[in-house]
Amino acid sequence: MLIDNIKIKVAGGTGGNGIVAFSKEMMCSGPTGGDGGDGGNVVLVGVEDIGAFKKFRYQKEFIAQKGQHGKGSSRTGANGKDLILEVPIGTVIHGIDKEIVKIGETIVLAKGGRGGKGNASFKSSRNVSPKQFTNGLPGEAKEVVLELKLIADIGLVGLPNTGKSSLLNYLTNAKSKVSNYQFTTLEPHLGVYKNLILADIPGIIEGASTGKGLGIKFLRHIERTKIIFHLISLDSSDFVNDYNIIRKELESYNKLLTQKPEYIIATKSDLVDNNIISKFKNKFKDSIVISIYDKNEELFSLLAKISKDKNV
Ligand SMILES: Nc1nc2c(ncn2[C@@H]2O[C@H](COP(=O)(O)OP(=O)(O)OP(=O)(O)O)[C@@H](O)[C@H]2O)c(=O)[nH]1
Ligand SMILES: [Mg+2]
Repeated sequence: MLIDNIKIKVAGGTGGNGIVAFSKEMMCSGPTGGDGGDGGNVVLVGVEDIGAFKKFRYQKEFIAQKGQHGKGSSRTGANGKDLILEVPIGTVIHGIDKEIVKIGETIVLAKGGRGGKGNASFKSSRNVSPKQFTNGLPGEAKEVVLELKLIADIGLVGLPNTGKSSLLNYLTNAKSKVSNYQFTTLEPHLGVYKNLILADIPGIIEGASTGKGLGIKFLRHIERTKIIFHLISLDSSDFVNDYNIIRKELESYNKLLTQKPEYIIATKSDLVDNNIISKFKNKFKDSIVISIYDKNEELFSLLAKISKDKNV
């Protein structure tokens, strides 16, 4: 199961304490207690793996390393190491209202506490042998909800069994499960074609917005998709109805989904004769007809255009 919503507790490491020490040399007896090191931060970093939330299933609390206490000879304790948590790109961090959108992008989720001051730091002309020191401060602690909203260039939507996963696998190295029955795909899959990220989401049926089938919870992954490929199978008995069902569900979920650029892709052309293809083309003028067993030149030139536009 793809985990796409998780609550975790994080805390930066506590800062090390400053210490009290004095030089043992006869001629120079000043304070030499060093400062404590700062505690480590908890840092999120974006990675490509959309399954990266998996590790949060069993461990939900993360505390970064403490700073070391100060040392003699005015040496500062070492800073605590940052605790790095990998999250998939497209992770929205509720609670601090930020998101990770690029691979390698980092966000400090909880800062480590500052180290305390050793007595050497309190030395002044009026107080040449201070005994003061301060303790390190606790790190920032918070609870956040991480939600994955995939960021894809192209989202494949359509009724179940229309060939969404087949198309993803055909175009990319993805291995989304394909089968001749409804709801083969139970969670989103991503694939990469040139510079484009494609998202295959589970099939949508009439009433999905009210919870039928797998419901519409996966539609959130289309919210941040730039372009929609709407797949309709040519072996359907009513294309227009198929089309309208999906549009209606997209609209009930979020009107913005229906305002995204949409390309209509008629699938499985190898299964039907030219009459049916013409009928489809009449209904959907700018549609693209494909078969995973064919050359699909039109599809590739569309992808080339989208890919070029992305680079501009
Ligand atoms: N003949 C033919 N069959 C196809 C084509 N594309 C997909 N299929 C078949 O259609 C069936 C459904 O394909 P999937 O890719 O699993 O469909 P899906 O839209 O991902 O289905 P769900 O995940 O259930 O929503 C499989 O048996 C595929 O082999 C095609 O171009 N030609
Ligand atoms: Mg599928």
